[in-house]
Amino acid sequence: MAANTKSTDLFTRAQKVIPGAVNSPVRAWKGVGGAPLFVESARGPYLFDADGNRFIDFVASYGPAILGHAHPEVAKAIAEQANSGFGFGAPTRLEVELAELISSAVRCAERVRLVSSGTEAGMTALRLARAATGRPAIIKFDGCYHGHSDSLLVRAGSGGMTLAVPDSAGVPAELAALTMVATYNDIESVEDCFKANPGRVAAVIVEPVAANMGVVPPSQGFLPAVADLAHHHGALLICDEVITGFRLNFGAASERMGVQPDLVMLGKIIGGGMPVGAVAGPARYLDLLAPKGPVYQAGTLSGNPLSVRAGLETLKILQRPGTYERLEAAGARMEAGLSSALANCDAPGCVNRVGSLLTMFLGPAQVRNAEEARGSDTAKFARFFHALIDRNINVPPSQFEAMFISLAHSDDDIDLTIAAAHDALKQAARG
Ligand code: KE4
Repeated sequence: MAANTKSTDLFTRAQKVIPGAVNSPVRAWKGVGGAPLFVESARGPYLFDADGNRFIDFVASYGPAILGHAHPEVAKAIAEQANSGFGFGAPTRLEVELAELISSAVRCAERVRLVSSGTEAGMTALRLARAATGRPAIIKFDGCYHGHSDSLLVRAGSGGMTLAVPDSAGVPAELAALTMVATYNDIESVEDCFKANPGRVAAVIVEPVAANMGVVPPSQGFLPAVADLAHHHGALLICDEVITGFRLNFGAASERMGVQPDLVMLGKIIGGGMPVGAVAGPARYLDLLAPKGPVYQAGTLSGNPLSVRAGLETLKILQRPGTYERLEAAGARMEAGLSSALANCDAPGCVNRVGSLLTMFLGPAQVRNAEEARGSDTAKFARFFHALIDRNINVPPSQFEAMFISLAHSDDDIDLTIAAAHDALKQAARG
C-alpha cells in the first residue's frame, strides 16, 4: 500500500468536528489501532482511499453492498429517481412496490413498515412486542447486536464488543434491568431467563445467524427451540434479519431454518446501500402501529424514494438465477482458503461461515457464543488486519465483525485475498 497522507490529514481534521473522527464507532479502527483510512470511492469489489490506494473490500458497507459497490443499474436507478425528487412527506407507489416485494419473499410479512435504519427497526419491533403482549421484559443474546436503542444496548455485539463496552453509559439501570441476556446456542440459558421472569417477557430477539460477535451459526435445532420456548411462555419471537435478510437467500434466513418469526427486522440490502430499515410481520401485530393502531412510530425519511428505488433495483437483481449459488460458492472458496492458511501457518483459530458471511477467529478452535469469541487473540488480529491493509485487502477492523462477500468478488479476488491472508498470518505471528 502506498502512502496514506491524505487519510491521515483527514483524520486530524475530522477529530476537530466529529466525535472520534467518525460517524459510527467501528469505523475508527479502535479495535485494531492506527488511524482509519478515509474512502474516496468504491466500485465492484474495490474501495479507493483518499490517497488513491485500491483495496479488495470485504466490509461492503457492513452488508448492503451485496452486488458490489456502485452497481451501475442501481446507480442509474438512484440518479433517475433523484431527478424525480428526493422525498415528499407523502406516500409513493415505490413504497408499495417494495413492501409487496418483501411481503412476497418473507412469509410472515403480511405487513411491512419501512424506517431509516436497523436501529429504528429494532426499536419498533420491541415497542410492538411490548404493546401486543402487555409485558415489559426482553430477552436478547450476549454478543448479538440489534442497533443502539437503549433496551438493546445490553451485552451488545459489534462496536459494543469491539470497544469492550457492551453496556452503554446513558442507559438507565431501570431500563437495562428489563433486558435479560442469554447465551447464543444455549437453550437452557433462555429457559433460565423465562423462569426468572415468569409472565413478564414480551419477546426474545435473536440474529438467525449471529454476525456481531463475528459470525456464529446457530447450532442444529437452536432457533426452533428458541421459538418454541418463546411461544410456550407467551412471548413473541423477533428475528433480526438486518444482516441476514436477503443475504443468505431471497427472503428471511430464519424462515429457511424452519422458524416462523412473529416479527422480522430488515435493513441494509433492502435499501441497496441507502438508509433503510423495516419491521414486518402479521397484520395482527403490525396493524398496532399508528395511524391504524395505538403504537406510535414515525420517520421523516421513512420509505424515502431514493432508498426504496435503490432497494427495489437491488432485490430485482438478486432475484436473477444463480445469485445465491454464486454467493455460496464464493463463500465456500474463501472459507476453504482461509482454513488452509490457518493450517499452513500453524495458526490457532477457526473460520465460521454461513453463505457469503464469514469470520476467521484467531485463537479459539471453535466459536459457538460470545464468551468463546472473546477468547480470540485480538492483539494478533490487529496485526493481521494491518498486514492485510499493507497488502491492499480491507476487512472489518474488528475480530467481532463479519466479512461480507459480494457478487462482484471474482475467484481471482478471493484467491488473491487468501494468498495475502497467508502472508499476513505469518507476519502477525511474528508479533
Ligand atoms: P443500523 O442502525 O446500523 O442501520 O442497524 C443496526 C443493526 C441491527 N441489527 C443487526 C443484526 C446489525 O448488524 C445492525 C448493524 N450492523 C453493524 C455492523 N455489525 C453496522 C456497522 C456500524 O455500526 O457502523
